[in-house]
Amino acid sequence: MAYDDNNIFAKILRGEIPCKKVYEDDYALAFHDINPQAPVHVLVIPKGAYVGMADFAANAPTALISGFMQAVGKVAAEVGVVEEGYRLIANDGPNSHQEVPHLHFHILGGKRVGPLLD
Ligand code: D5M
Repeated sequence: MAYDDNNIFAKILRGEIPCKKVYEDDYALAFHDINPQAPVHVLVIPKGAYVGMADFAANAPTALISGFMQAVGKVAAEVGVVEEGYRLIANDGPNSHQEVPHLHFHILGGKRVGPLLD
């Protein structure tokens, strides 16, 4: 799928629409999900135009890939979910019900979540 520059996370990255920011560095931005599914529900997105993980792995510079992954871990620690545990998921493509076509990881914590699939 081609990257759509007008997706909502692209607009957030450009500062065109606001977000409740949790963390930002050169590689990633993290913000609270607008429709939280758990007491902690934060999204982490890479600073680049990548739809999903295959696109990211194939086309992103190594520094961005490693920086993004480090940011995900930092955010989990900052929002205080590491000790009790959390779920880290990325919906990727139509079968997963990905709604926003910009790669994002969900950090879900603050409660014991159910089984992974449905
Ligand atoms: O999930 C996309 C997620 O993005 C979904 O949980 C809602 C969230 N979302 C959508 N718009 C916004 C804004 N403007 N701010 C914060 N969160 C938002 P997925 O199904 O994985 O694509």
